[in-house]
Amino acid sequence: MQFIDQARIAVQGGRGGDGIVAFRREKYVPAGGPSGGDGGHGGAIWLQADPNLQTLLDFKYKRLFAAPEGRRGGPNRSSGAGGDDLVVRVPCGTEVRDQDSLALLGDLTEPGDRLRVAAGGRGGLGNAHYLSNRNRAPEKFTEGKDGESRQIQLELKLLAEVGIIGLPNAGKSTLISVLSAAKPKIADYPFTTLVPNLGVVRRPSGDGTVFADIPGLIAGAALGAGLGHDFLRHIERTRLLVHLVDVSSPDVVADLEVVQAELEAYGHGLKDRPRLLALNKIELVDDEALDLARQALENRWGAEVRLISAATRQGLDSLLAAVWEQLGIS
Ligand SMILES: Nc1nc2c(ncn2[C@@H]2O[C@H](COP(=O)(O)OP(=O)(O)OP(=O)(O)O)[C@@H](O)[C@H]2O)c(=O)[nH]1
Ligand SMILES: [Mg+2]
Repeated sequence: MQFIDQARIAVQGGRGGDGIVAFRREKYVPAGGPSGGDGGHGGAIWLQADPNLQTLLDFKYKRLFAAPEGRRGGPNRSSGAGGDDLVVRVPCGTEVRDQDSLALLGDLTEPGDRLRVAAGGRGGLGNAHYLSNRNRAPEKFTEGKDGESRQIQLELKLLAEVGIIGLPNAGKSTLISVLSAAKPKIADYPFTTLVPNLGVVRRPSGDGTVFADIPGLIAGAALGAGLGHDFLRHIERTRLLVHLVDVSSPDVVADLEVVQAELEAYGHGLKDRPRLLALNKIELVDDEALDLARQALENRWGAEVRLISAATRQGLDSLLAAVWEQLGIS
């Protein structure tokens, strides 16, 4: 499913270096002419699309980008060094707007696409520029100009790669809340979640993958019962499902089957989507009950059933490891 990731950042081009006032002092040249050099340009700020980034997560932490200043001019008409441009990497598909006018400044879609978001300031002029017949020894110079400074808004339409599914109350929202910075409503009644919650979960590499927690599915969801149908549509484009079953339920196999039947009825290949099955709330039952539930579920499911507690965080590392493995991410 798609959602919008947004970030606001401030960008500031470097100030230009000042021009200077200097005069030539050379042997055998009694009155040397003006020789003050120009200041260097300030660095500009560019955004560049980078296919290795998937989210705007990094901009939650760093929000101000300033390019280096140009250097002052030197004697002997030497110009000051320009400030280096600063290149800020953004994910492919990032739209860039001016925050005040909301005007679209650019859309960075292809890897390597670049957009200048703040120009560096021009360097000032040294006094060598002001030599004239009337003034053989000008003292005039100009200061460097400030770089362009503005607030911009980045917007990325993201695709959730992982969908969390299960019956109402299985703990889906709790899971996304402990894995990501998402703060969904969590409560001990069915259909707490009315619209999908999205959270960005950090991968081992540091970048993020988007998880979606959808409202609970109940029997008939595919036909429109409860809230599920609308949201099954949203998980159609995920690459992996994490299916939670509440271990404290009276019949975990029946719980699995209800959701299974809804995925089958919905079609669109959802039932064949790679899926990790996990028993949640394992800290609520003793070892024996846990073993029974797991056995029963594995017999029906035919593959490994993972044991987790979103509340105590038990088993979450290994669940995530399995997620990364399934997605081919390390
Ligand atoms: N003891 C225990 N309680 C849990 C655990 N995970 C979730 N819960 C509780 O289970 C209840 C339901 O949790 P939610 O995260 O809202 O469940 P949900 O699957 O998102 O529910 P819906 O949005 O209604 O579909 C809440 O009271 C949670 O605190 C767990 O690992 N252990
Ligand atoms: Mg919920």
